[in-house]
This record gives sequence, C-alpha cells and structure tokens, in this order.
Amino acid sequence: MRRTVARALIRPLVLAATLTAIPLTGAAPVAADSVVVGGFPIDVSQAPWTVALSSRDRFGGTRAGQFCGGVAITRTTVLTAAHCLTDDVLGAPPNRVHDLKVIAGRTNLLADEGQEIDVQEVRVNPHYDPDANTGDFGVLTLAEPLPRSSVVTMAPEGDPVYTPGTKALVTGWGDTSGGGAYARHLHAARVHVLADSRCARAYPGGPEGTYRPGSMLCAGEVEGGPDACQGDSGGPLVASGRLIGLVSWGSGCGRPGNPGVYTRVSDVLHTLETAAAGPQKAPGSA
Ligand code: 4AZ
Repeated sequence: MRRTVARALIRPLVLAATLTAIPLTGAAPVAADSVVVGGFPIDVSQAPWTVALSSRDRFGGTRAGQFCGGVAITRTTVLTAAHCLTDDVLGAPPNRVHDLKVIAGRTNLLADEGQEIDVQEVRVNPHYDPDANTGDFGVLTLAEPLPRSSVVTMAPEGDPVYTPGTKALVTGWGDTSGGGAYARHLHAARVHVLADSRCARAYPGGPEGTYRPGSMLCAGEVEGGPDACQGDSGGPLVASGRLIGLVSWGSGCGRPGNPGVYTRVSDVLHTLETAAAGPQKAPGSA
C-alpha cells in the first residue's frame, strides 16, 4: 500500500507500542521507502509552539506516549490533525482516552523538562472527511496555560507566506527514516511551499489520494529528501514565524514527486471564524 494516510500510518505505531513483547515478523513494513527523511535535530526553544500529543495508556511509555504532533495557537488552545483524534488511531473516542495530554517545552520526550498538560476538551472539525482527508484538524483545550512565548500566529488567507517558493520549517518527533525509526528528540526539516499543481499531479485521485487545494497545502522538495513522516501528523509547518500548515498526509516520506500534504491553516481560520459567528440566517428569513 502506497498511500500513507492516517490509518495506514499510525496503526503500526499503535501496534508497536502495545504489543512490544510480540515479534511483528508477519507485519508489513511501515514504508518500503529507502529514502532518508532529511531533517536535523533541534531544540524545542527554536520552535516552542511545537507540542507532542501523548497517551501512555494507549501508546506505552517508551516515548512518553507520543503519537502525534500539535501546535499552540493560544496559551490554552492546541491545533492538531483530526485524523490523530479518530478511533482508528486512538482505539477509542478521544473523550474516553483519560490520560490524553499535551507535552510542551520538551526537546527529548524522555527528559523531565517542560510541561505535561491535561487536555480538557477535544473538538474535531465537524467538516473533517476521513475518506477525502479534507478539513484535517481538531482543537484541544488545555487545562492550564502554556507560556506566552509558545504561541504562534496563524497566517491568514492572502498572506504572502502561502506563495510557492516560500521557505518553511516542519517539526516533530515522527519517523526519521521512513522505516519506523520514531524519534525521541525533536527534529525539523526545511521544505518549500510548492505550487498546488505539484500535489495535484502527485495525488490526482485513486489509491494515491486526492489533493484538494482549498483545504490542503503542498510542501516539500521537488527532488525529494526533507519531509514530514509518520508520527509528525498534526504538527506545525511555519514560515516567517507564521503557521501555514499542519502535517496531514502524503505517499511515503521524502520521495521525489510525492510532496507532503498539509492542512491549509487559512482554511482552518475560516472554519473557526464561521463557527464562532454561529449559524447564519438565510436572507429573507424571519
Ligand atoms: C503521517 O502519518 C504522515 N510524507 C505525515 C506526512 C507524510 C506522511 C505521513 C508526508 O503522520
């Protein structure tokens, strides 16, 4: 299977975490790619908005329960991918995962630094379509505030940082090899915003998935190399200090011709603003 969306991607991580004593000899490799996902280790102080989503109950303690990434958009609000919050990934609805936490300010998952904060409320984008992978975001409300310095601004529609060619940084604790080597140390990869036509060509539909420019953003390197990978989902893509994407899906990791697909943050903003405004009355209605 080549299309690496939520179910295919996160499931092996769940198995690896919960069945550590059972050899997975019969299991297919997470990804057949031999491509190295060309990132580099960084300190969380360089990207302090990057948080880890954790449940030790669900994913075991060897990597502090990390299973997805997230990003702080206010002191008590974290965005992540909707697909990180599905039964398929969690093995239960998110409100039944009682030790769901956000880990902030920690570079090495097994270190003591930073904070572990309980998630008080989980809201999945009501327009999320798990089959099309459109609208792939959810909103977590934290029980305690993060430091002000952890918050990143969301880039609004029309911001020039969405222009193809813009340099951006993606951060996370996901697979660093394309073969299931989940990091303990935070990593980053430098990528460029790519034209929608690149992802439209790579993901025209069928088994590879369909790229939808309205709610998705295309980023990577045309020649392959640096890319997000399994376990980075929900984490931030930031350009000029502004959030433009959340790691969402792609085919493999770092493959030439298969860029990373991100949730488009201007579309997240639009959805959140529309929801905040409440239901609109139809023109002419009482
Ligand atoms: C994932 O499952 C994932 N190379 C994220 C990004 C990409 C593939 C998989 C794109 O978290």
